Amino acid sequence: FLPNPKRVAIVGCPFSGGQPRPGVDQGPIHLIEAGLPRQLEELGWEVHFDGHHQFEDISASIASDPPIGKLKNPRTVSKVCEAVAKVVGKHAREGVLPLTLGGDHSLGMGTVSGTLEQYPDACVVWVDAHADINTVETTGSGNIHGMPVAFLLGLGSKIEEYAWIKPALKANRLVYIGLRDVDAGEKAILREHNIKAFSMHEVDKYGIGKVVEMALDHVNPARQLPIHLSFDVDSLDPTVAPSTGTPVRGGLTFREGHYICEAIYETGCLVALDIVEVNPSLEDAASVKQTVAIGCSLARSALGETLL
Ligand code: Z70
Ligand code: MN
Ligand code: MN
Ligand code: MN
Repeated sequence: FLPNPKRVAIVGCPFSGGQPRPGVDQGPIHLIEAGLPRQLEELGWEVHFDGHHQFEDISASIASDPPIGKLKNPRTVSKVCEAVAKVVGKHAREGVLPLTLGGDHSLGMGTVSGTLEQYPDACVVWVDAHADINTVETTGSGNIHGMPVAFLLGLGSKIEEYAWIKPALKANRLVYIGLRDVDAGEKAILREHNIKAFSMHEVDKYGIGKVVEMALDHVNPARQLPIHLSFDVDSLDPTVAPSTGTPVRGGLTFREGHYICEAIYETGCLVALDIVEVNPSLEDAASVKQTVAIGCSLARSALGETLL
């Protein structure tokens, strides 16, 4: 599925409305300024990037966007994600691999929707400390970045503002790696729908090589289905990627995170990539630099950078 010639379109999404901490909207700007486009060119990719996505006035939208039930900024998040789905879908249709830079992980609703439009049988590898699978009923925080997977699966009661999302993702085409902060309601959903998840417990037990192999065996046994990799940098240990909104100790090492990306590239099945939740306003300058650099190197690994 890898485009030939290798063409990637960077979709910069300066958006933070899916969670409460300002600054994550600056993530894509920092990733670009750190030189990501040129780094990908040096890997042999033709890189398309014509500026960050310009959403309609987000602050104005949020100012007139009262909660729906518990959901915060619901109309704004929906509008932004619908726009992202269109852009990602268009790139995928044109045979260009979309690399979405977040922004918070609510964007995953848009990116995965865009991918599934072009590749209905794609599987999703969701690398995260969190399961992001709360429904309208189970969410405690009302932060929509904790909910995108539920919308993609069509779980929970329907709200009109999200009717554009086709519940196109099947539970058996989804797999998680890195989980360690999963709400009780989310655990019940994972169990009820038999969703495969490799938490940090399994990473410790089997090692990352075996975990990625088992994860792919589950969603993509013959390694012939397209893969959407949605990588939340909070899957990494906070010592590795400190500048993120909800760091959780006990995460993936630098190498484990990169290994996941390298192994997925090696399948030749990658069709879309998200790097989300880099927040350059959190922690000190050295931490920001380190987290931004890791966002870039994860993207390079997923797009074919090798150690030798
Ligand atoms: C919690 C919630 C979450 C990211 C936090 C946390 C979700 N389960 N996701 N940080 N990236 O609010 O639903
Ligand atoms: Mn800045
Ligand atoms: Mn997430
Ligand atoms: Mn997370």
